[in-house]
Amino acid sequence: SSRRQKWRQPVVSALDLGGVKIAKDDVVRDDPTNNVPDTIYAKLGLQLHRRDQHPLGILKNAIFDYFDTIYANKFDKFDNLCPIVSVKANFDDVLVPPDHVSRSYNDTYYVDSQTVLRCHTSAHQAELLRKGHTHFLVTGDVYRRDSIDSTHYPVFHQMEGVRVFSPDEWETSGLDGTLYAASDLKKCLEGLARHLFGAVEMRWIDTYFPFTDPSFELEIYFQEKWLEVLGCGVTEQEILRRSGKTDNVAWAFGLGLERLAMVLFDIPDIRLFWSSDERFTSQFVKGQLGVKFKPFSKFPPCYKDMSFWINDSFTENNLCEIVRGVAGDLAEEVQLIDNFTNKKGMTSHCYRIAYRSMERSLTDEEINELQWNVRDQVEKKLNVVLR
Ligand code: FA5
Ligand code: MG
Repeated sequence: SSRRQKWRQPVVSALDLGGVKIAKDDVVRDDPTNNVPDTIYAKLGLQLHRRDQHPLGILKNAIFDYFDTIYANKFDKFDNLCPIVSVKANFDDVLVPPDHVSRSYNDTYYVDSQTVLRCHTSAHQAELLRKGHTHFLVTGDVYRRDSIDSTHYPVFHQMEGVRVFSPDEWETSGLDGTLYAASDLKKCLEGLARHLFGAVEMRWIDTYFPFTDPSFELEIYFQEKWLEVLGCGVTEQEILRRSGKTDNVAWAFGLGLERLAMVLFDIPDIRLFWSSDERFTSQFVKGQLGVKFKPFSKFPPCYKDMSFWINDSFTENNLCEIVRGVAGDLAEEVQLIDNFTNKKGMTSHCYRIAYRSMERSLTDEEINELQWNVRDQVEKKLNVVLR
């Protein structure tokens, strides 16, 4: 059918870029194990991080410069690995437990039950370690079902870094391997932040990842808030053991490139990275880190509220998927503003949707039309009762 043609096309071109072959009929739109909407398929293969004039490409190259300088070109770089990966690579190989939420259809885009759009560049760690790489950077587009606001987008870009140490590297220091790697990792990333930003306010937060221990997040102060820009830690020994590196210790990190680029170039909203408006694209120059983005239009957002009785299967990510499906990049934020349970045990949610274009003013009619479509689809697809 024509419906099938429409979505399949971008998948095929993405496969040309990435090298992984998926037989044509492996992916069927009506397959209940596939939850990838057309709008997401359409982003496959765009590879914003490989455009030297795009803020993400400029940032990537600046990070490469830092690593080449302090590690004398020792890091191998990959920025063209296929974003369609196995469940094994995305989750099992980095020790994500079978019941971890990130595996759910609510959080991850599944192409079929064994294949996902990678939700992080960590999906490539194990394979590259098995191939014998000990210092590497992997940059790529990653995909997540997620909330809607100025710092979250369902497609974004990460850079993974991994460094493996051999025993002689830490033994001479008198520290144990884990402490040595953790302190080297923090020094490396603080140095990177200084290289990119000069003086900037930052802080380390202890956290949890299945693939590292200890694990940390780095936050940077931006637009009057702490913004999480990366996760990192000392690689779980089991991951190294499985790639035959029993005597080694390693660190790994995953940077959110949009978040760093927002701070670096003063970009206020993550949707702008996808803009082809010349008033955006023409502001950035290959190799130039010093550019500050000048907003070219400031239209006020328009807010619409919507209340409904939820059911057991309701999730905010499903709601956001509908809003994005209807409004695309005109949806700026979806926020829960009221939540109560009545005496009968029914729970009501009120969501506020902010509509705004980065490029032009929207008419009342246009916004009302979007909101009516959202209401209609929310009622039909989420089986909730509008109030
Ligand atoms: C990870 O993805 C880990 N794989 C990072 C890692 C790698 C940890 C190696 C340890 C070792 P997390 O889910 O926190 O972690 O995402 C990493 C970064 O991606 C975040 O800090 C944030 O900067 C960015 N990020 C996450 N979700 C989004 C989103 N929806 N939109 C834009 N950026 C996002
Ligand atoms: Mg995180």
